[in-house]
Amino acid sequence: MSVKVGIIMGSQSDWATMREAAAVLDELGVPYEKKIVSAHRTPDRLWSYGKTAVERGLHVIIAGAGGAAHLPGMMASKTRVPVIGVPVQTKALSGVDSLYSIVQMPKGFPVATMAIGAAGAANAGLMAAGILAISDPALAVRLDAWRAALSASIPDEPQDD
Ligand code: RP5
Repeated sequence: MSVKVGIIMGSQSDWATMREAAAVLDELGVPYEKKIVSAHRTPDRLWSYGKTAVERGLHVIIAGAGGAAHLPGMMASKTRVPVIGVPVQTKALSGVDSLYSIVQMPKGFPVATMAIGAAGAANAGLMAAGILAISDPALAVRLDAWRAALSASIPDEPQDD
C-alpha cells in the first residue's frame, strides 16, 4: 500500500516542529513520508515532488516552513493534492511572518493553514488523519477514540499548582 501522507518542510530546523505532526500520525497508525523540500534552496526538488504527488498516491501533503514561507503555497500551485500549511515559529517575528506567508493565498490555490508552531503541526496531523478517515473506517474508529481520550483527560475543575 502506498504512503498517502507527505510531510515536507523547508529545512532541517523545521523538524523540531513538524515532528509533532509525525507523532500524531504515529499514534493513529497512519504511514507517512518525511522530506526536506525548500522553495528557495531546492526549488527543483519542490517542483518534482509536486509534479509526482498524484501519481505516487499521496492524498494529503503537510507542508511546514518559516519566515518567507513559500513552500506550502508553491506546492499547492503544483499539485491538486490538498496541502495543509504549518507556519513554523521564527525567532525574528515569532511566526507571524510564516503565518502571513502561508495563509493569504489567492483564489484558486488554497492552503489549509494551521496555527503557528507545535500545536499547528499536531493539528495538521489530525487534519490529515481526518481526511483519510473519510474512506478508511478503521482509521475513523482510531481517530474517534483518540479524540474521546483527549476529551476524557480534561479535568472538570482547575487544580492549584
Ligand atoms: C525556511 O527558512 C525554513 O522553512 C525555515 O523555517 C527557515 C530557516 O531555515 P534555516 O536557516 O534554519 O535552515 O526556508
